[in-house]
Amino acid sequence: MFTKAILRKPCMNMINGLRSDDLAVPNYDLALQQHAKYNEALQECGLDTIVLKPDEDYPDSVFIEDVALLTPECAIITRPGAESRRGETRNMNHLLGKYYDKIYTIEEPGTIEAGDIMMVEKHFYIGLSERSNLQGAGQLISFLNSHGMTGSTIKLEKVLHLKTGLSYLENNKLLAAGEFLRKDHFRNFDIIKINDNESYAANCIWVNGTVIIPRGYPAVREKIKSAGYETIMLDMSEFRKLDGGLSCLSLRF
Ligand code: CIR
Repeated sequence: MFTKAILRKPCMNMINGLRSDDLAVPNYDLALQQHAKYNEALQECGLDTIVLKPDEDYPDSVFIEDVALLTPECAIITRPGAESRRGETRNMNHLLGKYYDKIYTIEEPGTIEAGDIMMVEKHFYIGLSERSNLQGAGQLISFLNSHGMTGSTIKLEKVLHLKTGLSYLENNKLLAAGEFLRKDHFRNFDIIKINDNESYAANCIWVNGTVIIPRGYPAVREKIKSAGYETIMLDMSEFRKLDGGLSCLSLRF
């Protein structure tokens, strides 16, 4: 169970955030509204939320998931692979010190963005991507090992981050899309398959028994409901324009 989440409000400069496809420029006011609803949804699931003020120096800073990994035993501050995002970790040490005794930091030449990390109980799957490298994964695994946890790596083919195409819904259930449907790593999970036309909805979040799903993906919602979960749907259009999904907007712990 999670009790808290850290979020960062979108900054006006988000319109200059990184994006792979020029879908459109995000609408800032709509992004603020969507972010407020996201915060409310986490609260509905029982979390106390800590909402940080916008950081105009970093257009992608709303995607706070990428800058830290919060485990039940320790926190790890990452080193984003995107240079424009590297400074987003500033002040994280101070903030996380309020909640954690043990805080580690990924050091050069390691890079990790925590969108590439999926926690399954005490094991952490780490995607090797354009943003997260082997050195970063090695450092992360040694921090995890020192607290009785484990990690393993998976080479990504197309997706930005591991959790762009995968979400763990507890109880051995795994939402998976695209390249992850072909990987051996996940064959012992109960896979809920996401079709290519709904692949954006492979990034959902399990919060204390409820699954939060992006609005507009009815087949995915039906599958998740049939698997026995309560669901909440949220509009994510403005974050999607920057390749961001539901998991990216918070650190849940
Ligand atoms: C980026 O390219 O870094 C941002 N525009 C999107 C980050 C999304 N984060 C995530 O999937 N964890």
